[in-house]
Amino acid sequence: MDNSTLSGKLSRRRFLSASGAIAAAFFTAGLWPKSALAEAIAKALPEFTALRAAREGVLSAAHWGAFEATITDGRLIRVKPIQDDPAANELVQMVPEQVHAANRIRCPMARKSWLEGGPGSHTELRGQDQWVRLSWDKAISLVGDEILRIQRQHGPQAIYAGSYGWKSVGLLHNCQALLKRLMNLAGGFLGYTGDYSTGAAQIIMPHVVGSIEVYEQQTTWPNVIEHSQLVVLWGCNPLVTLRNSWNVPDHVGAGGFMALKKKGTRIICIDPVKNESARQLDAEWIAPRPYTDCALMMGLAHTLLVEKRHDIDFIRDYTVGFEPFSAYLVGEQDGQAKDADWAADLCGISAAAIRQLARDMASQRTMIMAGWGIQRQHHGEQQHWMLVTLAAMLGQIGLPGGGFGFSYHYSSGGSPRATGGVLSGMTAGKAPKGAPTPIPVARIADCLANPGKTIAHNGRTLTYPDVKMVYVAGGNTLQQHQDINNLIKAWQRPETIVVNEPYWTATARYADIVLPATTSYERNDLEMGGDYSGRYIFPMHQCVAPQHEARDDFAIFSALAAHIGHEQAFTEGKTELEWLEAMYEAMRRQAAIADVALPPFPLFWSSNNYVRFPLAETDQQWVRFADYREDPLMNPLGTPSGKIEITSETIAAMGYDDSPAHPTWMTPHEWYRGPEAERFPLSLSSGHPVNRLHSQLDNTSLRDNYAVAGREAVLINRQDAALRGIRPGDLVRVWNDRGQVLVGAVVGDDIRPGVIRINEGAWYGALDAAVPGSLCINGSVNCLTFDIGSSQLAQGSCGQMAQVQMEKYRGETPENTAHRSPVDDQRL
Ligand SMILES: Nc1nc2c(c(=O)[nH]1)N[C@H]1C(S)=C(S)[C@@H](COP(=O)(O)OP(=O)(O)OC[C@H]3O[C@@H](n4cnc5c(=O)[nH]c(N)nc54)[C@H](O)[C@@H]3O)O[C@H]1N2
Ligand SMILES: Nc1nc2c(c(=O)[nH]1)N[C@H]1C(S)=C(S)[C@@H](COP(=O)(O)OP(=O)(O)OC[C@H]3O[C@@H](n4cnc5c(=O)[nH]c(N)nc54)[C@H](O)[C@@H]3O)O[C@H]1N2
Ligand SMILES: [Mo]
Repeated sequence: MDNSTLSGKLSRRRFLSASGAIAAAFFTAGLWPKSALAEAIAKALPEFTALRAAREGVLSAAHWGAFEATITDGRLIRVKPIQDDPAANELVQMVPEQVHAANRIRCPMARKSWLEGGPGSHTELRGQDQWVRLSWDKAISLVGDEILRIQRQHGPQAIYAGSYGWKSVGLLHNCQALLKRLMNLAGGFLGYTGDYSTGAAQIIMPHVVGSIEVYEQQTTWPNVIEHSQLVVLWGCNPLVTLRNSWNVPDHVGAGGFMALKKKGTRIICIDPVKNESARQLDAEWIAPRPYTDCALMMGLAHTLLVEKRHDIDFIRDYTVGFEPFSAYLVGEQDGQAKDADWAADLCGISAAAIRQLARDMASQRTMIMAGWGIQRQHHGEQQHWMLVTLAAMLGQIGLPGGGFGFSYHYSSGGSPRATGGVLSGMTAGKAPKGAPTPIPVARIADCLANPGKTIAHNGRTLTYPDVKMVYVAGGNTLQQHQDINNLIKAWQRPETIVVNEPYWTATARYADIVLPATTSYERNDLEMGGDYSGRYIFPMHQCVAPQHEARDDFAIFSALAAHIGHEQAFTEGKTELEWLEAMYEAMRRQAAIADVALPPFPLFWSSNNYVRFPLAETDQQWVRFADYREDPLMNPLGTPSGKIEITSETIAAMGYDDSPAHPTWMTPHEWYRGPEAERFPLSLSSGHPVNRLHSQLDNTSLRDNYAVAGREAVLINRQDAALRGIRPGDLVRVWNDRGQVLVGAVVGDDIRPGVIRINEGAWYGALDAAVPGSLCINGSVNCLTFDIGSSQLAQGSCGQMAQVQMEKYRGETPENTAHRSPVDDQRL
């Protein structure tokens, strides 16, 4: 044990002996002002918290950071990011607007035809029908009775309660877990597997490296900063995507990237868009044609192979199945070498540049950091498989600062792990026997529209059940899913759709019953900070009372549980604060085992402060796959061979024509060379938005930072704009055979010609909801994307791609009503 670890241990021990003093302080807690109490804790336990008690206001947290809220006359008027946040951004400033948004759903409501005609009545009127106000009692009994009816008449597979989405942070008021908990008590439900984020990569990676990779800890930042000489951002825009986290962000990743820049580490960004990160990091920009990355990677691999720059020892000792792959690379079977010239022709990067990049990668300590846009595509599995193969050929996997990382851009992968306890939250409870087999998440529209249809998925076959009821809480289906017009058609099949939502999102508008949910700032909760570091425990103190008639999801689902006779099992007889105390105390016991003393819950809760766990020196230099490299026999990977599988017998045995045995270039469903390109010559790229989390915050004033002509922006290359007479600020119509959107033009050189960029997440709003395929007046990109699975293997989402055409919009300018309440709230 080195000195630093030892002293870390000693000082952590000291907390333990200090905890007696804390207990004494606790008894006088009621008499002390909060800041004084926190100071007392700070003195007694010097490393226990960030030690800056919230002086301004109430401490709470969100996907965009922890903050102190100022409340005046029952209104949340201002927030200040906590001092510990190294890279707070403007998203957090929108918290007051979230609470007091004009388009909050104010009371429970039902769609008129559903209420009058019963379940299944005029489902084609979803999105257009009138709304009728309900009392909470009436709403709970309608929804509760409907759950019972569907269970009795059709069984659990007829209720889709997957409810995918980003909800809000908070481990107790986790609306998705609560929904599932209710449905498990009611007899079961149809759920989902996978996610929209990494649908393709998370299925292929276990076959290749034995873990999903996309959510695994990465070689830590201090190690990367010290050792990496070349960092390749492959379809990766970290300075944007690190603004949010699934838990509360520690924002460590942004600092890591800035440190690389400061050190002068060479950074190359491979992306059809010169994205925000490339610009802020002064990275070199390589702009391939979209959806052709697999070919580009093969050009690199071929160069390594023929120039004998690949690491033969690493391939021999740590991988299986290189030979069939290299035979494919040189074109033994098909007569086509996948060399740099072949790749150049497909991806539009010169062969010389491809060869040079291969040499540069091989001659320096190279870390390939890939984002997920490249796998949110048709055949998206191949990209990440091919990246691992490329990294294996470079032979730096498991070395400091080398190899690949698929989560540096997400929730601060690579943020060193702290020592402490982990909070576990509300659970879905036990699934009843014979619970339905879940569907791949991005097949939802296909499932709703085609009961009885059979699909392949990762070696199994699956038959879609006949879904009669959909329940959404904490997701925005009509924003997340591809081909919205197709979804809206499929959405007409279920008899009943219930949505818990704070706002009148498109999903809420297309429901039969909406139940107004509180925002996380209207209730008490707990959340971890730092998805990978586990470094913080944040109290989420209620800032303001529930707005209008909104109720917490916990209260809504408890009431439904009571209605169907399972209240005790649902709540376990505990109140909100009792749940929080139990969660905290379980975490505190773990922390104690790790030698970190924490105060008891009442003291923690009343101190208005948060926990920051200590970091040990050894945590800072963790290297992914180092143990495997050190001893592959003792530390095998979780693959059938225990090694990196460049050829997978398992995948080969599935026999899918769209998922061959080794990484393979296959033409995408739509691309610039397909027959569709004649009418739709532009390749769409749909990244994640800078100033939103998907659709969240689109109804705030941050919109003013990015909306153009009042709509979502479209980034257009100067040449493509000139060709169509489009000028900056113009309204533009973008369309294909699936749909059309109205967007505002941003014209420039930060995008490859032939490519346009519209970010996901603009709220869907039809010009005329009665007309299928009507123009979306706010620019929701999913009106344009297609809805097929990435392959039979993963069935992931292909949200990142589509061929489209555009023109300067010359029609009458429609008002943008996408963020407006569909009811006259003044008359309620
Ligand atoms: N074309 C295209 N489509 C994409 C993507 C893409 O790149 N391109 N990305 C995909 C990806 S990776 C993802 S993760 C999805 C994201 O899709 P979603 O997760 O559906 O997007 P959000 O906008 O975060 O939706 C969360 C919803 O939950 C609501 N909510 C928040 N807190 C609460 C709460 O406490 N209770 C209740 N009841 N509701 C709450 C919010 O108001 C919001 O409407 O989109 C996917 N869609
Ligand atoms: N600010 C903000 N942060 C977020 C989110 C958000 O909505 N807003 N969402 C969160 C979630 S749920 C997720 S899943 C992650 C998403 O993380 P990612 O999936 O990595 O993010 P994207 O923006 O979809 O894609 C990253 C980059 O890939 C590029 N790209 C797209 N197609 C291609 C291609 O064919 N070739 C190449 N070389 N590059 C391509 C895009 O131009 C983009 O710059 O972000 C998380 N963080
Ligand atoms: Mo995601």
